[in-house]
Amino acid sequence: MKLYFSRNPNPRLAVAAARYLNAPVEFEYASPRAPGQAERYRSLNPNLLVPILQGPGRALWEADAIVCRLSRDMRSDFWRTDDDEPEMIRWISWGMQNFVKACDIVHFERGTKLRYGIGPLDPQQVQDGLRQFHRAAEVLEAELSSRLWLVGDTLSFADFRMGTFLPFNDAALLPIDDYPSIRRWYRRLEDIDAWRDPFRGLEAPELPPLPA
Ligand SMILES: N[C@@H](CCC(=O)N[C@@H](CS)C(=O)NCC(=O)O)C(=O)O
Repeated sequence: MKLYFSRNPNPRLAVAAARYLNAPVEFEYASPRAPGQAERYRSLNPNLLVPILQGPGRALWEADAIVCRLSRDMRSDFWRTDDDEPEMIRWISWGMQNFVKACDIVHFERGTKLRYGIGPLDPQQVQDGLRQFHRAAEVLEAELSSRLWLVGDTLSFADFRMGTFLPFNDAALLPIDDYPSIRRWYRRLEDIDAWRDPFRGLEAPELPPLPA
């Protein structure tokens, strides 16, 4: 199986999960939206985005689906399949609509737009993203104040998914330090080699730098 990736947040998440699971995938850098590349990738993912998992059968896109596949293949409970599964889905779903979404809005303005020259930062969007961030962070902070991980007593994909944008906080500058339990939880994630350094040994161009 081959996992097409770039160094951006969702493919980073998929690579980190594949490495955490020790999944036997080959990693290949891809940039489906780069000039001349679309035709090669359209049949694999009509959205022309990464990550994409190419294996036997139909190619799979969407990081969550890819991690579900790999976790099942590896017979891991990283993607819960027991009575904790609804709890895990709750945090993935809530995260995507709240905490992760807020991080994405701010990171898009302060990171992606400036890196790729998509346009100037929109202060209104940053303000709105930060407002959503604080609202979501309060919920997450309360949850993590009494537990180490989001589901049960051990790491699950919900923790990785919730953290999708936090490795990019040098660009997004989200005020994580205002939330001590979130900060402690994120430090625990950073203690995991696969999360901290997913691209070790892989060939992939660095992201374009942020303008000084
Ligand atoms: N919902 C999709 C989002 C995929 C996505 O937005 N990928 C972005 C990176 S975060 C992408 O492919 N950007 C072009 C690139 O990295 O070359 C998922 O979770 O996999």
